Amino acid sequence: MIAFSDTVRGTVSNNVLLIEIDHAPVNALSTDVRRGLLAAVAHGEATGDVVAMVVTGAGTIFIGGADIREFGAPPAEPVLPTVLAAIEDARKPVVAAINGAALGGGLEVALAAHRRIAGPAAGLALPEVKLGIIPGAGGTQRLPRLIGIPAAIDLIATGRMAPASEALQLGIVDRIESGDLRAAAIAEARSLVGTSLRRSGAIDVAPATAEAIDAAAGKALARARGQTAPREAVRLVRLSAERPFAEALAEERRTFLALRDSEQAAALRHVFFAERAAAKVPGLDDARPRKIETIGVVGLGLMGSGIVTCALDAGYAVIGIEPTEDAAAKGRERIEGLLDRALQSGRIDAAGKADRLRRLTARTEMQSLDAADLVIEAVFDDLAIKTELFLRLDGIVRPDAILATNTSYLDPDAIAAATARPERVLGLHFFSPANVMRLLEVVRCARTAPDVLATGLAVAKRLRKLPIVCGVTEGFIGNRVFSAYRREAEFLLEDGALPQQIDAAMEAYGLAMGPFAVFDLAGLEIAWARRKRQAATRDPNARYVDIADHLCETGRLGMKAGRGWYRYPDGKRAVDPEVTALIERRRAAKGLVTRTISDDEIRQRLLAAMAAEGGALLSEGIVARASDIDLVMINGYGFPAHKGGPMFAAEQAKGPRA
Ligand code: T1G
Repeated sequence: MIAFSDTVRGTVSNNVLLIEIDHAPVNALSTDVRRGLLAAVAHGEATGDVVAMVVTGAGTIFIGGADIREFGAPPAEPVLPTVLAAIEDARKPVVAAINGAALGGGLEVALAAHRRIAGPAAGLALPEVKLGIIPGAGGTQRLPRLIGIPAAIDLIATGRMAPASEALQLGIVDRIESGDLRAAAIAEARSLVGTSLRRSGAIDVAPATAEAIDAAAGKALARARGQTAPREAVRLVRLSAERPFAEALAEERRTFLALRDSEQAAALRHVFFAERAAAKVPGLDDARPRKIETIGVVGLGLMGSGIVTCALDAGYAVIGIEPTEDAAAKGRERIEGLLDRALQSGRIDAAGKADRLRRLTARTEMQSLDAADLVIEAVFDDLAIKTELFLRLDGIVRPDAILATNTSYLDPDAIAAATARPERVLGLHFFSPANVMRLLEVVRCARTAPDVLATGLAVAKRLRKLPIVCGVTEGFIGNRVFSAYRREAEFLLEDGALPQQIDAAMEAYGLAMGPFAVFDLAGLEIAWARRKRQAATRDPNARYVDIADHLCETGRLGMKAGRGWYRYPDGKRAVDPEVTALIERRRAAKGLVTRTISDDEIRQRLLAAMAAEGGALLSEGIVARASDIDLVMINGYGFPAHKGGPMFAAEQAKGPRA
């Protein structure tokens, strides 16, 4: 065994040098890995009894890409393009044995090799755009040469993963080996000795029609609003057909280095590490999750049916409960409808649908929940209804079963207090539609036991959700920050701005929809009812904007009602002069003097309001870290990930630290 560096070693088998990268946890291409790889290839080329080489990864990952932690500093030598040129230009055959995820620079290593063999579980992607960058070591030039421009645009501009089977069909990999991958790769490498090696960079780009290229670009960029990297990825892949390989490679590298230091890349790196950090919950080190196989869901309405569907997707057995046969049947229909949509989109097949329905029972007998390991309630958001329900559940489910509430605004401690075992109660706050939205606020109640919280997190992970732990406060993280956002937006109305100006300013910032458009989409009645509930206890000295109340009193309850802050002729959002007049009347009624407000002021005030509320959540200990708040607003409220979230944006706005 030869150690080429601390993380790269080689063994010779049958005159083939097997180069193994072993850099836990994901075999990222750190400086030491790059040095080791370059030394290994040089050794292979120079050693007489070595006739070929194989590159592979230790463990279950091939290479997880460049080492993102190194992005804060200028790239150290040897840079990846140098290593890949050595592989591609090698006189002796180099085969990539792709034993697992080949991501970013990891896939670029494989693309520089002369042949690629993948294990059946391998996944291949150039996800750089998700980090606000583009492939910086040949991905935008070698991939189109292997699979054509439209397919390369699809993969690079979206960053999506291609499973091994698709990678074979596209022509990224040459073969899938379900047996001994290393042995197969060594045999493959030997078979290439003395043959003319297929060097990706030397392959001509297959001609493609402008229509096909434009269609692929249009589709990939449709969901990349305000993001620079996907657009640059498309430009560079197009360039592969317009410029010689070396020239386009240099342009790719120049673009990569420029994007690497961009604000969007800094924001998306923040989000990447924020997601990893969110999984680390203080005080749970020794807590072991309980075994959950059967989940009960009480209430099969919009939220309940979504929760059931993602539980079925995750392989759980599910017992759905409604008080009447008719409601249970409707609930089952709703779930079948969601599964049919998944079938139509190709996300599941007919067998998958049948298997899910086999694991579902929709019933009226609450007693059947005695078989559940976890029960999640999704009934109407009313305290009396929920506490009465938990009292009943407490008497039905096993002592070790867990009870979870999906409440958005009620106090889960009050709900838990209705039971004899409040330590087994937590909040699992899903976002609508629950089978689509990734965000899940996992609420730690005052008495929630550590292993109950650990179980909530484990279930969330199995549901493929992004769990964010928070303490008990009205609206938890998301709705509390959103309420501050709403409050400031309404202050801006009184100060002189109009809904359409405020929305346009925030949409220009990168939100898919401005606040007032979102209020209309969600419906104005829930917030109105809460304001009325709070009227008696509201601080009379606190600034209160009554425009929304007056709007609701005129029946303007939002898009569903055909009018709210906007009117919706043919379903399209349109400015409503009556709303402008109402706003002016309310200002006049309060004797307010308005002024012209700039879009910058709108953005600055709304971002500051969210960050201030986030700061309060941190100081109250409701949330463990600022980046958790960013993840909630990005994954639950449409805050653009390429801005990093309101807390990150506020930090950036403070300018470079001394
Ligand atoms: N660099 C540094 N650290 C990384 C890393 C990376 N590329 N990938 C993961 N980690 C850390 C992560 O922070 C965590 O650390 C631990 O590894 C486990 O990760 C030139 C420039 C590979 C699918 O975008 O998608 O190549 O929290 O919890 O769920 O063109 O990690 O334990 O301290 O996510 O098993 C492109 C990013 C880079 C892939 C594994 N590559 N990684 O998922 O574990 S840009 C990526 C992932 C590039 C080139 C360009 C996933 C994974 P800690 P984890 P996992």
